[in-house]
Amino acid sequence: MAIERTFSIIKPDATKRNLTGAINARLEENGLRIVAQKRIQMTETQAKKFYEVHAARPFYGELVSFMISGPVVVQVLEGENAVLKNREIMGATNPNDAAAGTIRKDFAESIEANSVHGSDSLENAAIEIAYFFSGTEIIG
Ligand code: IDP
Ligand code: MG
Repeated sequence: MAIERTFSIIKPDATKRNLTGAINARLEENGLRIVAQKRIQMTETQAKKFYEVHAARPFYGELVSFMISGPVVVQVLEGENAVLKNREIMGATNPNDAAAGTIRKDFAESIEANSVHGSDSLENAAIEIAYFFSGTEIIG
């Protein structure tokens, strides 16, 4: 296993309910290190580009509106196998399908307002990290 970096977002449904600390505790308890973090208001342009891969899906417009409906916390997480490990800590996209003890099982409101984003591959992690952070903002 290798030390990897992955990109994470604490979504507006979670920041609204003051869950940033609770979610960060789950990440840290499971061995991931938060090596960069900032609270931002995403613009519509940013959100559209970030979720461009889903542009053809019927929920794309609503997803973009949701992601700009309040502040988000963007993060870089570092650790052994970080990409897959974060996906495990997050749980399935639909909280109804998420395993017990996962962030989405415990905190998500719906399949859309599901509290967190996590990169799905090492390649996408690098792209997503570079989209929100400069190299000097990441302190390993
Ligand atoms: P992921 O976040 O688990 O990787 P994706 O399939 O990449 O899931 O979808 C991106 C985001 O789009 C989800 O996290 C969720 O917020 C939203 N989403 C996915 N599927 C649906 C849906 O069927 N209805 C509404 N929103 C959805
Ligand atoms: Mg995804």
